Amino acid sequence: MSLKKTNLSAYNPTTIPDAKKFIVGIVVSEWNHEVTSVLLEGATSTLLEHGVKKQNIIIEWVPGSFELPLAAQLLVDRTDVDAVICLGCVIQGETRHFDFICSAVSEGIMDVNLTYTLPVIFGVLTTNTQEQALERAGGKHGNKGVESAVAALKMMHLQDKYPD
Ligand code: DLZ
Repeated sequence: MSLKKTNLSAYNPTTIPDAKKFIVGIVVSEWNHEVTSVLLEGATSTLLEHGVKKQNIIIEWVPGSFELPLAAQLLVDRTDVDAVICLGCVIQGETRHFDFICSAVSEGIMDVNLTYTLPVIFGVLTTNTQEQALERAGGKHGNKGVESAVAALKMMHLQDKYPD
């Protein structure tokens, strides 16, 4: 059986236990808002569907994807979140900004995961074109926000299995 996912929104909901006790942070980038707002919608609706209470979803907007790791760390460090979902969209341009932002964000997010032993989810699209990004923000390839919420739900349950 191939493990390659053809649609980012496709998952088996029965594999996810109820999540009503969890508090989830979402940090989301203002850059490429037309894309990131759809990722946010996909992530929040998926969390709500699995029992996370609306008042237990903390949403913070940041200027760009580069700022996501610090915002995630602020939530992990200063609130009671069980996981943070980082949502952004970096689109290849004419300069090397793309490479610097992508590597800084992915390494920064991994750092927060491992420093705090808490799930911090990489929900950042890194694409060559805006069209490719839109295809993954509610388009033909599904919604990266849904996939990110599912990853957060699974990781919070894993974390729960191994308390301090
Ligand atoms: C500057 C910049 C550029 C060129 N492109 C993007 C992008 O495609 N996606 C994104 O989320 N942010 C971009 N930014 C902004 C940076 O992430 C950051 O907000 C600024 O460099 C300020 O630190």
